[in-house]
Amino acid sequence: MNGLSEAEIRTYRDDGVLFPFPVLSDAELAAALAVVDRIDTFPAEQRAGLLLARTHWVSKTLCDLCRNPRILDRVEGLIGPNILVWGANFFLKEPRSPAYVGWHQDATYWGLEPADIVTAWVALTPSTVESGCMRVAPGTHRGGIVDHVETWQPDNLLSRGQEIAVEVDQDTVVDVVLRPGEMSLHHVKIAHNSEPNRASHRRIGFAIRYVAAHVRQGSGARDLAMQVRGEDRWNYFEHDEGAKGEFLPEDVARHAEAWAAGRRALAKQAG
Ligand SMILES: O=C(O)CCC(=O)C(=O)O
Repeated sequence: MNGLSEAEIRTYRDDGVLFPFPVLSDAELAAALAVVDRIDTFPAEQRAGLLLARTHWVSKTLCDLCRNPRILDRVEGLIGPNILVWGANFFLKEPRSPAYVGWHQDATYWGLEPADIVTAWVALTPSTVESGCMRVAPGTHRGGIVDHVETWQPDNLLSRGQEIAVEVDQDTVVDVVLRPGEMSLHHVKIAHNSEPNRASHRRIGFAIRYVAAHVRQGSGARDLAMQVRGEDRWNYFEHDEGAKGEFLPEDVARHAEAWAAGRRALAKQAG
């Protein structure tokens, strides 16, 4: 078991973030990077979708990564033994590029309740202050969801370019610096952001959204999730098995369809 200590669990309850934990072997890291190389071969719009949403639908390597016991044992300490993956995607910033992530709380648009939801953010390349690592405001997960504005700013990697409408207290901010193969864990309500990549290498993270099986989608829509540990006697989510291979044509087609539908829905909201 690679579980968390009582002290680490207390820190997470207080701060809403824990790091760093080494979780990937060199071979696992190389396999995940090879998935990114493969995604790079797709046309731009499809590539963007494959990076940014439900990437585990197309790659068994990534499904295996979501099931990595060094990750799950720690996640279990935070949300209990019955665990589903609701989403998984890359956050990739090219070298010396303007891409950034505005201050936000993940829970704002996800519609999921209660907040027994944690993200494992796994670094595939050095995630440093220079390369635009994630930054968090510890303790903000204990308050409510604050107002967000939708900027639709194209360099903001979030779907609506959403940003928290009030100033985040910069004195409290912590840089989540990670080496390749290390992960951080963050609470669904913690305020976090990241700055542009000023380094000469790509900054790549794989973010896995773990939800406890008793979490439900409040928007009314039936939602999908992949069970990775324990049991699901709540049955709030339609079970999704994830990819059975690497970029199987039927998986890529299903992904493209879901991405296009999501883009259409967003375009309507953007007016
Ligand atoms: O990778 C980043 O810079 C931001 C990641 C993020 O917002 C998230 O994982 O929730």
